[in-house]
Amino acid sequence: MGSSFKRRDVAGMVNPTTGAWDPVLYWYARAVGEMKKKDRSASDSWLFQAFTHGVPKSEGVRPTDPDEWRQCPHGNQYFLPWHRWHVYYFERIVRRVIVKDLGQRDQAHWTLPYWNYAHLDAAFDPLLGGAQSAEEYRRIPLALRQERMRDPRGQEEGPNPLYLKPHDANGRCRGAEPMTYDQVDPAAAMRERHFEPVDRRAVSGFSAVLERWPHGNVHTAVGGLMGKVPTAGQDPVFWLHHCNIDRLWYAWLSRGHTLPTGWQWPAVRPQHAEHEHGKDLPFVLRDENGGQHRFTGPVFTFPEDAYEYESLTDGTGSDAPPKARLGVVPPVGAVLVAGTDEETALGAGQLALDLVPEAGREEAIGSALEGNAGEDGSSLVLLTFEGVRADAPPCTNFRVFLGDDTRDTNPCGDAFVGLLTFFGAVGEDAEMTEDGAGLTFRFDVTETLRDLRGGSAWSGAGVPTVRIAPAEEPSFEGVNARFSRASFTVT
Ligand SMILES: [Cu+2]
Repeated sequence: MGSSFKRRDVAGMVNPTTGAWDPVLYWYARAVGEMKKKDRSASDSWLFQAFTHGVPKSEGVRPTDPDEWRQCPHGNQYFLPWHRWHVYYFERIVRRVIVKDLGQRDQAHWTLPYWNYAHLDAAFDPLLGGAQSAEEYRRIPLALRQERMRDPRGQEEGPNPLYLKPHDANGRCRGAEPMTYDQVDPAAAMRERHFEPVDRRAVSGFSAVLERWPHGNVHTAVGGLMGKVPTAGQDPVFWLHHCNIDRLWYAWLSRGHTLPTGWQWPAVRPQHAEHEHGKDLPFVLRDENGGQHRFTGPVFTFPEDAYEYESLTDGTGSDAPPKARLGVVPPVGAVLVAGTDEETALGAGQLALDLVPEAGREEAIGSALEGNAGEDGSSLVLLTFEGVRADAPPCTNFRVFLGDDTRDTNPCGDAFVGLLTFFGAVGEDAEMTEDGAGLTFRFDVTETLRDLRGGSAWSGAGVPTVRIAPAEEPSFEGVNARFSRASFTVT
């Protein structure tokens, strides 16, 4: 039995001949316009909903601000379930505004559309550079780029509440330029077998990988309001993005994966106290009638027939993720082989880093590769970046490669490790990260180096060169993207 609420792909919701918007988009725009008129103290106002996720520092803290603002959990186990509930209640609020405030009784089954940026054309082949296909899906959805609304008959209407200025720090980083495919490909998350880290290899698990890639990558690549946690919810595309992240979670579960059991919602939400009123507060969300729903009991309880997705297969990954795996938990007994403690700035050009080996460990990476990675007791080679952060949204994620073939910047090639992203560590956001220092990216590069050794990029002796290049041209002033430390360790 399916649900009578079906969430559909936003692609194709603008008629290419007439320019007409699908009623789903049209009534979303009208409802956003209506919600923007409401006072921020009303729980069905645009700002109340955006502020429930995060509040920019520039807003200050007013005594009348509700306790339930600034809730969004990032970097922990509540990321996916909390955002599922938040999107769900937001959708119900929008539906009520459409049906009641705007009087559209025929929209009683209205649902949020999802932004299916990783859709693949049938002809797609990442190894043949097919990443150039399906560009339209990787653009900000058309209706959100148009300055005026179009009704379902194709008539032009007033200013479009879904529109934000392109190339503007308070709008978005991009106009119609598509994001590169590697930034939006969920393949690295979809191949994870567990929801959370479970073994000594300290591989992150589905939730943590998905949160960075594509979730954080898309936030960073859209930039502007979306580039920072406290403002992200104010971009109408935020809700379409999180709808897709939620869909990817369902897609992963539909492939036989399971969720941890026994997890409970916390009585006090983590990471909150110093950023709010100093009170101990639980997670709580408002429904369409303003009723408060406090989160208690099992974390993964969710009404099964609340909604369904048009597709759980389309745009769910290329099946060609890089060999390197992302891990967040430091593995036990990792030994430093080489590192740099100098802060390293990331900019428009490619950067080649030769990490200085520790005395006597010059060949430790080569020796580690002689082991049998993948089986317990084997050696791993890890490449770690700490203190990854920026002062303003960089509007691009940065690709990491290994080896000294500087011409090889192919994100589908053997030298590609993964991406550094910044969402959650931009300006004041960085305070929310561990030690307030920025994000940590720990890549298991054992298999990547096994493939490279003996080739032109790395002989297999000494410490391989680390290369970092932006996936797209960085933009905006005062970005100052950087990391504080990079290192190779072996276990
Ligand atoms: Cu997000």
